[in-house]
Amino acid sequence: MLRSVCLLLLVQEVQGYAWMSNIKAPSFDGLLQSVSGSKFGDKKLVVITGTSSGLGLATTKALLRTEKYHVVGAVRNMDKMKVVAEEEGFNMDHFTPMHLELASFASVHRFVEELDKFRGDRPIDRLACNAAVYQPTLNYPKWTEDGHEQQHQINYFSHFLLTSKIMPMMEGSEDARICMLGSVTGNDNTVGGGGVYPIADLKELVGLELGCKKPIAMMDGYNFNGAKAYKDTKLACMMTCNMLHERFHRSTGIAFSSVYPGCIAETPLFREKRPWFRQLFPIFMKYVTGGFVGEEEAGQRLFQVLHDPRCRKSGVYWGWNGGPREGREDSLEKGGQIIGAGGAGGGWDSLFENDQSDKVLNKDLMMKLWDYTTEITGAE
Ligand code: NDP
Ligand code: PMR
Repeated sequence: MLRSVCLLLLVQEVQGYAWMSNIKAPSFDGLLQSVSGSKFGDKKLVVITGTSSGLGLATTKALLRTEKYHVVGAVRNMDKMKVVAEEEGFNMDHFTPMHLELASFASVHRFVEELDKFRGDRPIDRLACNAAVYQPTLNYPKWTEDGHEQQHQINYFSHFLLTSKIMPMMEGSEDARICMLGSVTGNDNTVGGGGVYPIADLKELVGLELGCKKPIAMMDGYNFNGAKAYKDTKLACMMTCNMLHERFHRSTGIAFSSVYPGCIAETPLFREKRPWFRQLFPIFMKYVTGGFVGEEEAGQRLFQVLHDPRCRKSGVYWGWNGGPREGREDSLEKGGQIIGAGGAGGGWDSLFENDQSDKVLNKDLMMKLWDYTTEITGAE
């Protein structure tokens, strides 16, 4: 408090002097930086994986608009990120792209080292594990340099390792949050998750127990299925958030949550689907299931989880009740809107604590998942 008052007086003093002598006064941020020695001023430090497109990009835009955050964008393609940042007009004083290839554990370690140097003595305040790939059309698995099926390592294993490395860097933050992207397709208690094959299911985790390494592609140990591999990784991310909450929330104060942002049917996530699917999918989601949400709105949702004081609550799977704010009952009667599908509209107040399926909440499996993944990734 005393420090802030002194700083304020100092700023006023310098600004007053600058006015008298016709010199351009340094901004409050600039002064704060030179006085406190921190390049982040009073901004919170956020790490998001996959900020070069889709949800990660839209969330970054929303965070930067507030001027309250410094975002580290962890990306596999730095050139692409720089072009995107320029196109979007990012203020590069508040956005730092950093290389992270999630298909490589060595890259995760390098990223963590660079991040640690970059932050200095400042704690990390937020981590959003957002990056992912979806490979539904392959009839054979693609492997990473570490010998794991790509979707498993990129979407799940590497985020598990990254989280374990970043958690200690959150010490000292007054409001630390870690959020992982789950999905309705990893949570089989709804039509979108339990009614559309293949269904996410880790079974007894036989594949994971054996290391989930070439030639074993799937955590359940069964044959490779690209769409199921993706859904299994979303299920695993959601279970991991619950485990993190149980083990570490009390001792660290970090809030752990997973999120279903709605069906963002127009992002590059569906790049491997056939062109006809990519054209029809958003229409189907808009007019049949009501689950569609645009990139900007989805970005505001993840932003809300990182920003809204209500989302300091830990152990939650966040969702949004989409649909028009007024006349919802009307549209339900007409059968036009499926409430709870997570579609567009509804605003901030439509945030709710979503139900998690029995599979997501299965404690025995959660323990196994934790132990086997720890061994595979070398996380501590
Ligand atoms: P996008 O494909 O638009 O974004 C994915 C991001 O991940 C991109 O920035 C991509 O980088 C990055 N990425 C991919 N592979 C790697 C890698 N090996 N290393 C580092 N970064 C990588 O998809 P969305 O925005 O739709 O998806 C974001 C998250 O939301 C995902 O976790 C997804 O599962 C989840 N989600 C999406 C839904 C949807 O309907 N779209 C629904 C529910 C959840 P690059 O730009 O270089 O390709
Ligand atoms: Mg699905 C309320 C129903 C609902 C919701 C919310 C989704 C979300 N989906 C629903 C229903 C249906 N979908 C139905 C009835 C069908 C059969 C026609 C269907 C099909 C379908 C396909 C083929 N849906 C899909 C696909 C994909 O390839 C997407 C996928 O599974 O990616 C992993 C997908 C999705 N549906 C959703 C959401 C959110 C997706 C994207 C999934 C994700 O990223 O998790």
